[in-house]
Amino acid sequence: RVKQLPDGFVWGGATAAYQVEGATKVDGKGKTMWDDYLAAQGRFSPDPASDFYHRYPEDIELAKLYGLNAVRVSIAWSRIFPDGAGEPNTAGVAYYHRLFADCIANGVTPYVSLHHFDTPKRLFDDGDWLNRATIDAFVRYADFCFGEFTEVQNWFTINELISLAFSQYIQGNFPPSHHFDVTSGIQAQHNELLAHARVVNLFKEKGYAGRIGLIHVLQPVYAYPETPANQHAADLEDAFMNRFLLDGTFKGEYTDATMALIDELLDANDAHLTIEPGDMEIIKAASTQNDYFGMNYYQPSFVTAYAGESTNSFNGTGEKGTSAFKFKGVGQHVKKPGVDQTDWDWNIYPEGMYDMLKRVATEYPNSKTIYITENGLGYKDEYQGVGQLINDDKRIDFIDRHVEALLQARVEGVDVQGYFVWSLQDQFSWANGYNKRYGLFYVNFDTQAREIKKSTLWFRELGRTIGG
Ligand code: BGP
Repeated sequence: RVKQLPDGFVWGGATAAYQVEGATKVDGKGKTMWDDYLAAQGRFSPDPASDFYHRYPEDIELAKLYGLNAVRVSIAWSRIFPDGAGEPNTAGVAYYHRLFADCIANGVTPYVSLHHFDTPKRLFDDGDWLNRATIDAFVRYADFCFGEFTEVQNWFTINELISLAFSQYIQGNFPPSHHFDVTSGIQAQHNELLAHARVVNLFKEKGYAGRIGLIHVLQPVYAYPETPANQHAADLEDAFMNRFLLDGTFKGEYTDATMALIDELLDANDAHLTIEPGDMEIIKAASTQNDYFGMNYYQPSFVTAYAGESTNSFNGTGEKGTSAFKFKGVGQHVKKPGVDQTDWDWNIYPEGMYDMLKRVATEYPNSKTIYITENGLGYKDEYQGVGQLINDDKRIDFIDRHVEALLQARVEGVDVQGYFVWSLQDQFSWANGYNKRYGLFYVNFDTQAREIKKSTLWFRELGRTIGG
């Protein structure tokens, strides 16, 4: 059965600056929230990652060769403003001009995020998104980029607002590693959304050319087993993981029904959210002005009600079965029989992508056009030697089933216009290091040589069906 991709379909690979560039200390780059944290942890280094800072011509060439027409990259804020603010660093600015020019020359359209989990260290030390000074600095940085990188036509403000807030303050696997600090977790979501909204409003007020939006990872939450109590648990987790930000982004308000769930969750954890006067007007103004929506999708959770104390363990090694998550007054994660999981305990469930596409299109029409901006399988690919094809049938099956879900949603009227596989090439994974590979291209991290996987060839074949 050969699928047919639609006319003009965007068929891309995704990256993030800190996960691919390496070169963390060159050309005047400032530190991010990660540098000292990773050094202290001593598990793995973000250098050289995939050495994209130097090898981007090779990777963009490969992208072109294997039929990709787009690539997602992010600008490292700390290359442009090493300290988060002040005077721009000309070497950093020049690097991104070279990268974008190379993409465009190869017919690989750049989709560019301004923030992908890499707050400059000084701003992080001062409270990151919990400090409103970070929002002001972000707006200035964004304004600079819009004025400077006029060759870019497709912008995203922030990647995965929830993952950052959740990993930093609930799950504790991103710096500053708080566990179940629910007040910070909800406040960071609100403040990031406010930052996004201010940037969108500025982009439109100043009449910059091109399109702007943001990226949410959507993680459907299903009750298992299906009982009323478990459904309520699922609704609570969904409110925290998806609905609060979707409401804010595309309705310009946190609806009463959403806030009833959020308040219940906050009360159960003695937590609170502060919304300052004027915030909701800014958020409201932005809600109709997004040009498109980037949806990342990896997995759902299956949830049972839970009343005990919060506790979690994060599987950052790929030892299957080592993760656990129990959120006081909300729910605990369970396995659903029949649903496969990866070595990192991520549920493999393409129906979740379909469900979320339908939900966004139905409940949040201001999302307009949707792109799947990340989807992929973390896998321990086995190196076969120089020039030898890597067998990743599991990844092909994963992508195939997710593209199928996307096309089904499209047939049913959802305006989804593209798919970016996570990731373009193997890269550095924030809390997992280098054995969790996602790439369309294999990277030998000893030599930085690129190799082809079976999925690379399969992806090219499917790309050939675009509009044909
Ligand atoms: C998303 C991020 C990416 C990427 C991906 C895979 O949340 O936007 O940066 O890392 O997930 O996650 P992980 O590397 O933890 O497997």
